[in-house]
Amino acid sequence: MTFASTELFRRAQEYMPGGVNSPVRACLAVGTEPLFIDHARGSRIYSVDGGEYVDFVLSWGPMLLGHAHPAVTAAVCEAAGRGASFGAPCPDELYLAQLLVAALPAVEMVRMVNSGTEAAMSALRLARACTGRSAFLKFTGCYHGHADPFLAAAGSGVASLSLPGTPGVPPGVVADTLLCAYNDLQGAERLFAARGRDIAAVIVEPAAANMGLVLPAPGFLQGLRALCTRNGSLLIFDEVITGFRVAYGGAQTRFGIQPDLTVLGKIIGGGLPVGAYGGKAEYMRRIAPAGDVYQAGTLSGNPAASAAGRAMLETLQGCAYEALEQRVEGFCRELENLFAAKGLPVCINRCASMFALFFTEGPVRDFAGAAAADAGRWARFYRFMRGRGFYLAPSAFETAMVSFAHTDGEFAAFVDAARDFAG
Ligand code: KE4
Repeated sequence: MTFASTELFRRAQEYMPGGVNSPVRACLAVGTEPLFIDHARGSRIYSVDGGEYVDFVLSWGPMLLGHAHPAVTAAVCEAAGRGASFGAPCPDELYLAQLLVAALPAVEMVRMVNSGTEAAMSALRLARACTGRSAFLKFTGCYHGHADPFLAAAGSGVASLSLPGTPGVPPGVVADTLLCAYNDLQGAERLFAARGRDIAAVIVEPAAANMGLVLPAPGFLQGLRALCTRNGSLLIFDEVITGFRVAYGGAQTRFGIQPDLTVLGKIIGGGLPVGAYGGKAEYMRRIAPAGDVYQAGTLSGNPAASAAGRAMLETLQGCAYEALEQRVEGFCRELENLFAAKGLPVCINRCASMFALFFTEGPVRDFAGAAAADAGRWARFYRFMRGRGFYLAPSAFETAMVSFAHTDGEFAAFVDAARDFAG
């Protein structure tokens, strides 16, 4: 017997905080309850209630090939049949590491972990060890996972639920977290002028996708690169979302900027739990057991997850990124035109195969701009579109993801439904 989402959610709340295993999924920011998903295939996701939806969440980014891609599914099944986990080196983790190093110009060595959070916290620990410094700079509205040092003015679920950023995190832990508005290069320069010699790293989403989508202004990333070089700090690109999405070689290829360390996740695991951090060998060799910076993980380099990531990246090598980007650009332009024709202020930021729709005149260049958008209208839009068979992120501080499986017909149907929403 299958239960409806509402019954499952009622029960789930008795066993898991908020009935979910990650806050933003609870749909609190959009005034409804979450769907429980039975299965997914290609661009579509199917609820236990029999609902069918065109999926623009894609598990928050990983499913760039679409759900249940045959190559990835076959790789996972084959690997699992040989044993789910060994706690010992296996060929696929090496092959995945080789694919990452081959694809990412700033990555000479890589360490596999199990989530983006673990990757970001480890990269920060490494940067602090390599520089002997403690302070680091992050940007308001950027999200680098839930490790203590990053929960100051974070994006994603922290922003969606208007949570005070750091309950349970001792003030001393975030005392070294310096904050600046995204795209505020002068603000970053002032922080470096005041504390340059204390700053171990700057960590940045090279396209910020956790406050909706906010793109780097011309010169912003280049400016951060120069600031870090000048002050002996490490530049960390958090490419958990942009990695293999904005280009096969990530944002560091798209924007032509080499960070010192790169944080990865999502796509590189093909939907299974994987994260990674990497960078110049001179830094990575500080990681135990090669060096003295400790970091470990029971399931790191897991054979099934590594096989999924390997199949994902090998398949992506044959995909037409440019063509998908052009299709998404056309889709976003049609949305802009329809809302303009209805006199509804909307700003749509897009980059490659992801976009964010803000109910505000715009432009949206930082978290303040994103927060000024009409979140109530977003919640109504979310509920309306879900009713019309489109599965969006349940928050105005997330980014819509498109896969190679999405069709032009699905884009057109989305535009039609959005036009009906606009009235
Ligand atoms: P995970 O620990 O969730 O694997 O990765 C953390 C992370 C790090 N860096 C960036 C740029 C990220 O976007 C994320 C996680 N992304 C959010 C959605 N935008 C995860 C969704 C959730 O928390 O449920």
